Amino acid sequence: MKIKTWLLNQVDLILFIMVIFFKLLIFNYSLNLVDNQARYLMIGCLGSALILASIFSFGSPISRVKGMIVGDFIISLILFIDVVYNRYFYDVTSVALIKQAKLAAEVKSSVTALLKPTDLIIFLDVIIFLFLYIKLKEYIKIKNFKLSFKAIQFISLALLGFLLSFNSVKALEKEQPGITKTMYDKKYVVKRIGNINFHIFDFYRYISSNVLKKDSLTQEEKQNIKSYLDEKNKVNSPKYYGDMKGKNLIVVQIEAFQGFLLNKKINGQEITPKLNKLAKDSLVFDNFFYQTAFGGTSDAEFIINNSLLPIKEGSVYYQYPGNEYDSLPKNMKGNGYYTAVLHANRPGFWNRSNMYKTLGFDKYESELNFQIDDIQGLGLSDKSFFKQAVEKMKDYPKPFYSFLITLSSHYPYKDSNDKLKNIINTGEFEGTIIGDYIKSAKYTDEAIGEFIELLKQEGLWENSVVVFYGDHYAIPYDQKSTMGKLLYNRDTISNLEWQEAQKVVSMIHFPNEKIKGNVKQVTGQYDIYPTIANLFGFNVPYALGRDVLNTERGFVVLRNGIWIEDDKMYLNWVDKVVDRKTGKELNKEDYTSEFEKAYNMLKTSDGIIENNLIEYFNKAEN
Ligand code: GP9
Ligand code: MN
Repeated sequence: MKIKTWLLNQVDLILFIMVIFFKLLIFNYSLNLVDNQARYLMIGCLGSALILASIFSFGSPISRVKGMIVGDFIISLILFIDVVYNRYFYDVTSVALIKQAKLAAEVKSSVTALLKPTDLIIFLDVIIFLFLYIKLKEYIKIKNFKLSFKAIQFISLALLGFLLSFNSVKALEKEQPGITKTMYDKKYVVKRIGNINFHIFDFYRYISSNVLKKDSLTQEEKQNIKSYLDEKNKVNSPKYYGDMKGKNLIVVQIEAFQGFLLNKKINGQEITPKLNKLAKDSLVFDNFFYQTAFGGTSDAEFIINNSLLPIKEGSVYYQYPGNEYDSLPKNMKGNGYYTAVLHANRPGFWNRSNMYKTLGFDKYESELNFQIDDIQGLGLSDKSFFKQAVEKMKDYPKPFYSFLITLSSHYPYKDSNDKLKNIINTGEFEGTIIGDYIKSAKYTDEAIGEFIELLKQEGLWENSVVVFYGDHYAIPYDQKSTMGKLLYNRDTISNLEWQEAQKVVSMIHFPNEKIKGNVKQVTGQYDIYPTIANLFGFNVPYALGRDVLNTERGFVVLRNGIWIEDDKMYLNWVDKVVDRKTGKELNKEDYTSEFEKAYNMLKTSDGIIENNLIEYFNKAEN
């Protein structure tokens, strides 16, 4: 057959390959997932386009055109979901998240607020092709090839596609060994091998670890984890051990409370005057980073109460509520405390009712236990929540550990009943996401002020250690230029500055202000539990964090592979180690031990959670 006839008969297939290829590339460009190694990305995208085309190359002329339109639609849908998801979570989706789609749909107002009409452009070509197909279908005169020819065509397309994709995967693995297995940086994977290859890979990983059964650890690997933890958590007559025994413990997780709020003035007014005042009498963590991943609020809750890290995809709360944990509430209970968790949302959200039982809380006060008498944002206002919480806490058996989770400062920071309109004038930021956020943060700060007053009135303040910290970021990456304006008065923000802005507020107030001052070392959410445990007089053998009051230097690892030390950090998305003071790039090769440390922490945390190792270790001990 002549090349020309062959080509003419393959116009649809060639068009399909080109459309998918360019679509994938445009996706990467729009999410800023392209760097000087773009050739691997191109190879990967072409590879996946060829693999997809091979599937349709088998059909009869009409059915293959139909199939390709459907195929284009499915690919577009995946890209669409990734674009929207990325806007909030700053990441791409993964199969394991399907289980959580129901949860995501529950935060409807934030989902709809994330959609932009321009997102529909992603489907433009599908609509055009569909239109052309309906109008022109009688004219489709593609030759129906012989089966043997189709088979050859299928095999060559699939083979070539596979080879190209494999090549990009290989290059990625060479550059970041283990990444396709741990998926610690999914966007980096997309950057190197393209979106579709990533999803195929992700699907394969999910099936192989969840359906074809996970590769459970060998006895030796389990022992290695145990030895690593024993070595890491051995204690040597620490300071402050048991000093807070008998005091109540009140931990307040504040929704999306970023660190830059503290002591920041806008238009001459403080955003968080109450917390600023409290900070003067508290132990304040100046360099405290959130470590949450896909589980958002639930990850923060998990890290604080277990000193472990979030899982690779999805949320621990949803996927591992059946495990045994050596949690903060369990240990407090073991020390004679009454334990309660308070959050005025539906009990099924984030699988909380299951997980709170597992973590060992005596009581879960959900929305069903509160009067929903005042709304702000997603639900009960923080002011009403705190008021009712103090009412409940004053009747709890003493001593108690209560864990409170706020809600009012949740994205998209909308005003309910003009509560926020005149709360603070944000000047040039009025009407922007950041402006709305500042207003809602000011509201939560006021609520915290009232909360402290109420605790004082009830005589709880001086008998309690009170911890405040933010759960995760508030401002998505697509707002980075406004963030630059807010923090540095310019429209740009460097990579380092952006990562430095990913701190959250964190402080502990002690009875009689026994311990106060500023912790300058880098700290993370996983350091809270070991620090508290020491103060209340018990050990945490499975913690990944450290007791901040008894160690000198910090090390914080994030789920995406970023690690932060007191003087330097690794920025995964630009693949650079930088000096935190000067911003200067350092030689990556000089920090292999830091990379190893970060990798070991993630591996240990995953090992424990995926294999329910705490139960295993506890059984082995008894
Ligand atoms: C829901 C609230 C929000 O109860 O905790 O969770 P988030 O969307 O921030 O993960
Ligand atoms: Mn949250």
